[in-house]
Amino acid sequence: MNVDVAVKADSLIPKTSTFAIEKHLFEVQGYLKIENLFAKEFIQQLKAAALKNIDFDREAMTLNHGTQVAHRRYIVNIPFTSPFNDAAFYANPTLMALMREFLGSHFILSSLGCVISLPGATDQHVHADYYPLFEERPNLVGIHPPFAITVAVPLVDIDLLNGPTRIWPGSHKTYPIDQKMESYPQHLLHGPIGSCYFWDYRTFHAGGPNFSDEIRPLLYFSYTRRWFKDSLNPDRLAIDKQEYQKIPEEHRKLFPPS
Ligand SMILES: O=C(O)CCC(=O)C(=O)O
Repeated sequence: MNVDVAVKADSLIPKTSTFAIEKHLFEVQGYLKIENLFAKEFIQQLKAAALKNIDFDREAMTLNHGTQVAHRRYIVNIPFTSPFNDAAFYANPTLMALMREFLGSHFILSSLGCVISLPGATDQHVHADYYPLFEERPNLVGIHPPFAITVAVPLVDIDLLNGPTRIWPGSHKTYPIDQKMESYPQHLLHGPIGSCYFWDYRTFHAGGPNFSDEIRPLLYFSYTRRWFKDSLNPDRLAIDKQEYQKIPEEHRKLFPPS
């Protein structure tokens, strides 16, 4: 099954929309894709900055930066400086309005990084981004609302060839991982520059293979409820004083002191 249920950003009206359809889809599936969310030129700037110091050694099939997390797949930390320190990136009005619906009004920005799959990267293992909040009570997993959401932003046009993210609809309501998960219907998340997709931290997913000859950079960041501390990710967002001063007053609540 691979029914594409992308929402068009221009069909969302942040101030007045009730987001009824988006809320329903996210609640049922555990993920959502939005097309045309960001200006393409802006994403090109983010891409240039994210890849500035990255050297891809084709012979050795390695990157000079980041942590290898799976076969030919790296996570690279991104410093929170320009051009990422821009409200157009971290406080997109449509995303903000959706996050308020899903996470309540006190969410924060808590990570920033880039997953780079190299040519020949194979399927990543299926995983969720965090344990259940109350691991000893797995029956609670499917009942409470999300505590954290990962947002993924393609830095190149992502398609079935260079590496969609495989995701299992409804799996945010299950725990532990079902050994048969691979055989269950999955959706392939991908999209051109300007699109974005996001998933509940509980939703099972996996980076797909990269059959192309080029690296596939996927920028990601997360919004979490303010009380949640993601102790698993190596890329917790750090913002220094100078960068904090550049944050407009209205967005400072996204960056509480740690
Ligand atoms: O590469 C992707 O599409 C997703 C990667 C991912 O989920 C991870 O590295 O945890």
